[in-house]
Amino acid sequence: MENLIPMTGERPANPALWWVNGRGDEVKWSFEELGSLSRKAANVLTKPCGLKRGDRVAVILPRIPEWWLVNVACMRTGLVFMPGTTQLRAKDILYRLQASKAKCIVASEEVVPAVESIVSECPDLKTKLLVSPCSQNGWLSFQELFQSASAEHSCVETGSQEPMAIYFTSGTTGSPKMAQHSQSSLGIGYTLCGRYWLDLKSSDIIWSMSDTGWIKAAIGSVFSSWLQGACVFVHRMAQFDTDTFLDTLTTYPITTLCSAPTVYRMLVQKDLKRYKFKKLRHCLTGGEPLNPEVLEQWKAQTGLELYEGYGQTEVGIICANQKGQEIKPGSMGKAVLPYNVQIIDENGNILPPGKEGEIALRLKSTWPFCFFSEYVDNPQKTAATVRGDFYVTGDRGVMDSDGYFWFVGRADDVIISSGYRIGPFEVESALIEHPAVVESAVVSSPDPIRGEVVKAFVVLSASFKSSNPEKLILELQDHVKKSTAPYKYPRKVEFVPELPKTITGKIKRNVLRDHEWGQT
Ligand code: BCO
Repeated sequence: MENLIPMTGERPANPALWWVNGRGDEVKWSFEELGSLSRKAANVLTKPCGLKRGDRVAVILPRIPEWWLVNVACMRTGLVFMPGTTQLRAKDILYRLQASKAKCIVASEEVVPAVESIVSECPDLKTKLLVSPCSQNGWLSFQELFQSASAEHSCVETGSQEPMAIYFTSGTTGSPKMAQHSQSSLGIGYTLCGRYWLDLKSSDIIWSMSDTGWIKAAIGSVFSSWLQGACVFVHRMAQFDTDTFLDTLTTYPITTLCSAPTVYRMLVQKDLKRYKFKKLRHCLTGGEPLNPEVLEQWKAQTGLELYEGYGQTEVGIICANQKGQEIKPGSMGKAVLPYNVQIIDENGNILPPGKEGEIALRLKSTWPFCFFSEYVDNPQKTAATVRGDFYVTGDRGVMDSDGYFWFVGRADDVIISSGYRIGPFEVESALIEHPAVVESAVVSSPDPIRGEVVKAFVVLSASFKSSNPEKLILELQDHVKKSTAPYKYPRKVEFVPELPKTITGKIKRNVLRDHEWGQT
């Protein structure tokens, strides 16, 4: 474990957390303060909230310092942390609380109305904890309880296979699955990522842009960074915008930046030569494919390379361009430790370099320690990820003769837009609730900024056929944004008389998708 965690006995000079909101508020916690404050948070969860080791806790908070406290407090107490984006709507939250049988929800005030509208249908939920200066009937106040909580707390001694976190992740069919990670997968697995891909040292300050709901926040803003003793920088922007983003890089001594390719695609539209970044030295990206042109433009304008990583909620980062390795623009780099990544065919045979197939990870006799443990309550889905000696990612790709991997696309109907993994079924389910929609098919469609976007092909009911199409599109988009997390809304909508179907009546999404991508 040499160099993985600073073992010198010296505390890093950097704070553990440096949080700003662009409105003059700032929080800086040393590692020591993080320790004592998270012990207080642990006491809040176990004492007044009455939570016990193994209980599941849904945490729907924006990028506020308390998210990090609750995260560490769950580790201290053996509670299972289940983050969700604040874009979740009532129906999304209901599904998550019911499927997980969560005992507690920790939320900010903007989430309260959605929770209140569904809470009567969640018999397992015992505690609602509000993180806000305001109080709310029926909710415990985190701030009040935190004030009076003791800073003395003994960590529970969890086993390596005990659950640590659950991430909801979308698939082609049904609602999102619960990918469960163990203490070892998150707690140990990401040390390697922090050291090799993120290239972090205790003198670094990393700004990893991901929303608190995704595993990328755990990678870049918790485990990989803190296990290296690096400082986690957070900017709580009211709304993402490129000017604020670039000003932040010129104002703060951020050394390491990790953001979705969509963000870099937006940034290279600007005249980047006008900006002098204070300390930036290492830039990373992942969550969706990066176009080689963006990598070239970023480098030409900033003088900095862009190191792409590839991974999934289930398995973390498995391929990456790492410092010291030649970058082949358009490739997502080579397999990273401890993974053996291969391209396989439908029978689980390894394909030779240059042949397209599914990106897969070789399994040894035991499930790798840095993998998710299972899809909770879904042994069939967990078993379906295994083909012969391999875990299959569901992504298609090619490996070249130098061992570099090249992403081709999804093997299923999942849409990867702006770094979000979006299940078509979730969007179709939202659309069908609208009286104008008889049926719909949702597929990916190319987009110069977001890589791909959600496109809905909609068959209208008779009474809406003469509606103004522009107005109706806006209405349907607005409807989806209200029904489910808005990042999934169809940015493109086309009305069609009918959908292509198989003889048995199954919608052929592939026909529509191929048409969008110009393959027919
Ligand atoms: O673009 P629009 O304005 O038309 O729509 C946006 C929002 O305005 C809208 N919205 C949000 N809240 C709303 C709302 N509309 C109505 N009411 C509300 N309350 O919904 C759309 C949301 O889209 P967005 O999130 O893409 O927004 P935006 O501002 O364009 O952000 C751009 C990005 C690039 C910052 C954002 O897309 C992003 O953060 N993407 C990265 C996602 C990510 O972190 N993925 C990693 C997943 S983990 C992983 O991949 C595993 C790897 C190991």
